[in-house]
Amino acid sequence: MSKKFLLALGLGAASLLAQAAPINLVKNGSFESDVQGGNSWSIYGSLTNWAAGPFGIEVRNNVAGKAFDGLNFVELDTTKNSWISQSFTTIVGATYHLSFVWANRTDSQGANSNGLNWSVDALSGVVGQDLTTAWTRFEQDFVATGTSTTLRFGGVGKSDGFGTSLDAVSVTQVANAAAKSTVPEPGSLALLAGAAAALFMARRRKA
Ligand SMILES: [Ca+2]
Ligand SMILES: [Ca+2]
Repeated sequence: MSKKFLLALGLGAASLLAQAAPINLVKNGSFESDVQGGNSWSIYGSLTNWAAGPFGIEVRNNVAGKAFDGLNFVELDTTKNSWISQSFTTIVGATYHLSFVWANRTDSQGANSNGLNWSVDALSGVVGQDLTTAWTRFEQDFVATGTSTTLRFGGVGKSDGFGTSLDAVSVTQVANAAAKSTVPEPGSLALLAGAAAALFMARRRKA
């Protein structure tokens, strides 16, 4: 019935609550870490937290489209089809959720030259081989096979300097059977609240 015990109870509840928020394993997933002036674009050798292939990576701020999130987004056809990648720590056998948005250029240059390839762990696919100019979300679950997983995006289609745009990239761990055991069930939360109430009443009676 000590104050220490009540403190421990409170800290326990706080740490359980902290586990509820999903953490994005992709750093700089919205491409906002590198400053790009308004109404401009540049080709970089690499970006904060992202490696790029030999043709670099193009960052745009309000050019042939507006960012889905923040100010910046990237296009995956710089002067030729280009690619970017990033690796992050994963747990073998755990399930993760990949999410990103893509869009084709809103100007006339986008037609027939679009598409991007995504790959994560052993999975891959292509999106954007059409004339969609609205930001469109793509989502995919995958099971990690290694302690480090690489996420990669690359331009496909005609290699002509006009390509599909990418923004708001995230990978979050999906609560699986093992992870769920650390998340409180409603019953155990009620038990926790009950124990706290009982302690409070006991202390009141003593006083
Ligand atoms: Ca962004
Ligand atoms: Ca192209």
